[in-house]
Amino acid sequence: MSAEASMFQATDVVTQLNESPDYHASHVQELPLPSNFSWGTATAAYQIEGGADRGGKGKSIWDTFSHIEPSRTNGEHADVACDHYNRMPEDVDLMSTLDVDVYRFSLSWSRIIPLGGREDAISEEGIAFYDKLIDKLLEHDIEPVVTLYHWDLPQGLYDTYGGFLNTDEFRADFIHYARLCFSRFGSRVQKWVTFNEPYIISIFAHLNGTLAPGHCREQGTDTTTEPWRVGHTIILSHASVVQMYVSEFQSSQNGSISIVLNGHFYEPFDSQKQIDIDAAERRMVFYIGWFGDTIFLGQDYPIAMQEYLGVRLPKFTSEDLELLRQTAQFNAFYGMNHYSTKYARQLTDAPANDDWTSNIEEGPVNSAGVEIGPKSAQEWLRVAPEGFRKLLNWVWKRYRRPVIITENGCPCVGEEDLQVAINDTFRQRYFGLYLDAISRAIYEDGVDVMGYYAWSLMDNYEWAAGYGPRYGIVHVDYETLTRTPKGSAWYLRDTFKRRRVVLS
Ligand code: GBH
Repeated sequence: MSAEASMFQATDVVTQLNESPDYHASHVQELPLPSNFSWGTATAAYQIEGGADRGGKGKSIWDTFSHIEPSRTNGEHADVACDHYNRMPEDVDLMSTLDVDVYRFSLSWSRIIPLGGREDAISEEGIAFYDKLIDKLLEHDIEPVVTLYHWDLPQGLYDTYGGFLNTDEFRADFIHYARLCFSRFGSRVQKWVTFNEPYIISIFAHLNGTLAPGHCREQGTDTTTEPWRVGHTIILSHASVVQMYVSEFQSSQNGSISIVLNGHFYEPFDSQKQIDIDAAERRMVFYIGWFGDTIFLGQDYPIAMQEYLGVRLPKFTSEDLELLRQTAQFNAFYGMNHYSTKYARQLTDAPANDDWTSNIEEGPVNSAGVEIGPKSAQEWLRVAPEGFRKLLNWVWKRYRRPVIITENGCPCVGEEDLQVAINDTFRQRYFGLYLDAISRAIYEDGVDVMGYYAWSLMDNYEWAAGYGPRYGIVHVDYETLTRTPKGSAWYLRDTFKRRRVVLS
């Protein structure tokens, strides 16, 4: 441990966590973070707002999916969710109590343009909701970080042309929507995110079918090509919006813009086997490089993807490549959503014809039977802070862009019980360890990390898992809609007080 870090006394909560029998990983050390490091909380519109048909809001593909296919969303929808639409002032006050610097939220496109398209009417009532939210945040000195698209495509655009499957139509409508948002909110917003997690939109919504609109092999959609078309649409729409923001708004509004990419870190299933070592690296190239190389490096798709996917992968025209090349530098930060690490194993049998991994299997246990880390309330989410540190290094080395952790967190078992939620030591320890990993990445590895936004401000609608897993640092009672901060909310408030220092 570095000399600076020894200044940090273990607090009672940290001591308790380390003594807890639930844990067998390393200890929380509360290593230092830069004094200007910012912390915040994150949410997404469909997961918290409710008010599904209030203020003239149009339907999104999630309104449709959760009602027509309840078996795919744990039988639940988000018509009311946390009722943030009506309780927004209370929620901002709560964040203020927690001393957050930043609030990352998303705009519901169909609240602003009910049918979504560039010829469609806009809803002033919808715009007014976000105006009030932004003003209220600024009154409390909380910086709004705004995501334009967090998975809730206007149903109208899906009905008319299939949404992301029609690159030209989607791109034109997205540019129109983004321009409206910049012109209405941009004087008060300094950080914009175009898309949340393009990998998930492509693979989980257009191949595995777990997320809306639920395209998958069983439904007869073309899973060999659709996800790659969707990714193509996202990359080009993103680049066009960056170009438009820079040329029309940036000089007067002084903000910055980028995208949020998610991704696990991958370790080789058998660290003695070269094919597994290569598989772990290639898995990250297919997951993150797909969007990272095109957007942050302004290049064509990674060669490994072009070779493996062949004609399944759309081709960029020379104008497309020129746009990517010109806009790459304007992506001011790398928005990273990260939760966990997995093992990658190279398979040798022939893969399915819609394989998207280059024939790699991923899982939580390696060839020696060692688990990657303790389980959270979701099977895939294991506590693995070393992988996080390695991913920060991987991304920094490849893209050389300041990193913001735009989401990180976990659900604990049994948290519907308020007493369990308030005593969420598992989550507090997870946060503590992941923040230590950031400190090491900054001070020992030289990675530029600017901030950390916990997922999530409050328990909310966890997509296909409905109201099961609770990621909030604030507990929500879905019957009374009462909010109660969990131990981790106070832990984050206090740990950022203690950790942020000026190191000489
Ligand atoms: C984020 O997605 C979302 O941005 C946010 O809305 C969500 O609430 C939060 O995470 C918590 O889930 O096949 O092993 O990868 C994270 C993307 C997609 C990662 C589904 C986990 C399923 C298991 N997630 N995925 S796995």
